[in-house]
Amino acid sequence: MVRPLPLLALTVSLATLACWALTPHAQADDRPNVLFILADDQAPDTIGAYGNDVCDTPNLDRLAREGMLFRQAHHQGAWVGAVCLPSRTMIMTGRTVWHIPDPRAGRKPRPGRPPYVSPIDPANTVPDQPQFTMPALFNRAGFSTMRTCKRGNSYEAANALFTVRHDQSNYGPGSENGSEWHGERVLDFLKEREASGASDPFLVFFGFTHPHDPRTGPPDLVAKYGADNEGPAAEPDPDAPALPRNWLPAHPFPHGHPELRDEVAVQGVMEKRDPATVRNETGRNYACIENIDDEVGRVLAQLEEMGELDNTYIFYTADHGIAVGAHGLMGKQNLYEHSWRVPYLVRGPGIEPGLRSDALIYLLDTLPTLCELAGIEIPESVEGRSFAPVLLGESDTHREHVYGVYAGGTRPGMRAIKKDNWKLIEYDVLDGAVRETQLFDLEQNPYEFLAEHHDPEVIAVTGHEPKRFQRNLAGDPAHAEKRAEMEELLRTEMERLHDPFPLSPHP
Ligand SMILES: [Ca+2]
Repeated sequence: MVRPLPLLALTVSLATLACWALTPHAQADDRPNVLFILADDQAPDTIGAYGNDVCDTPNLDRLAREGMLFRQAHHQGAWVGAVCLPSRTMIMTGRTVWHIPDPRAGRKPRPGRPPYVSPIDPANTVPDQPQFTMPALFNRAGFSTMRTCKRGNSYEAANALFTVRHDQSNYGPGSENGSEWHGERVLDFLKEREASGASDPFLVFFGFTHPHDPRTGPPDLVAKYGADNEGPAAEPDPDAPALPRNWLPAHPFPHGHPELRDEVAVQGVMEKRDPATVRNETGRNYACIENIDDEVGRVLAQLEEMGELDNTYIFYTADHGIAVGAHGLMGKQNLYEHSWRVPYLVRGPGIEPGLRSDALIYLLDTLPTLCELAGIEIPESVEGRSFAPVLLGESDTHREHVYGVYAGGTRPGMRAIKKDNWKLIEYDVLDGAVRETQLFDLEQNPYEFLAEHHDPEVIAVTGHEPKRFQRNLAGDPAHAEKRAEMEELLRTEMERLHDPFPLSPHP
């Protein structure tokens, strides 16, 4: 479905006609540009506009002030430890998590290893249809397409289709090995367009390698946030950011992915969750995020100087969130809010400034949304739904509920469902040794406090005492009906999405 947009309708003015008649090769094209910015591993609450008053993000805050901020944006999950891979493939294809191509399927097994069995049923996917991915659709519509991003953990067949392409994994702090390098690539692209007088619209995929660990931020920013790239001192630096209020010294039960890199091998952290380590890592995280914000600011300034800012849809999001100490976890391989949700900001033509939306959206809704905003027909392979009506103030809601999965460790793994203010997470891991259920009223308990957060020893460390009712409600007879309703909804959604690993009945 392609809906004409009032501000973007192709208007053929007399001046345009005259120009076209005189110089047929320089036909004016008023279609909007797209700047899609993707951070790697960033939780929403690291941004000023989402309520963080420590991490300085003036340019992201500007996008929020001049555009729309989504409080309920989610990725749909992963069936592999590298959560990036399915998430980025969903962004490129607009397909759901069990319907995307698995790049590892059909690969020769490594010597001495059993053959890889893909969890994806080939009957449900479209492995050979890169022609329906983001760059292909925009190329065909006459946009100039450009991408800069980290290497790997994404859908290579799509990445290969950007006309201009740069890949470099920049986990460092400098101009050649950090976020600045990606910013420079975008500035080069825009300046070349400016110099050549290009008039076709563009799609820029502006990806960062940070704030993914190792969070080696620029030394001045790392120092600003009381952190040290070499690792924490024995005692927390007084200038380091506070612990997350839902910090725990350990997760209350095994999450089901033994030896998971993010939980045991992050540089400077390993298996430590003590306050000095977590606060140091939070400081490094903020340094990397402010560094990204600086680069976003440089690109915004360039668009402004070129007169393109107000005719460009700017999206800012991340492939998934991350725990960094919350719930005793470091990684993104869980379905708590810090890891399941992503930041999502959109500024552009027809979007009222300063709006906040609670519409439930997925990252996989991005591609159809971009298509609708750019006047491109949405291909049938796309399962996501455009939320352009929300952006343009025509609707307040988008989805009734959202589903999330982590099945990259022992399976079935974790599943979540969210509807209104209610959220259910189920764990079925380690051959049935762990079967746990969590039910949260997110309106009353947005940080998903558990019984362990009420431990006086934990409160003494975080300085935050949860309210009595802020806990997991799954075992509470008063909420048995709600739990049953959410369990039923989860199972229905698992079936609809062809989730191949049914959960066992939970105690
Ligand atoms: Ca990632």
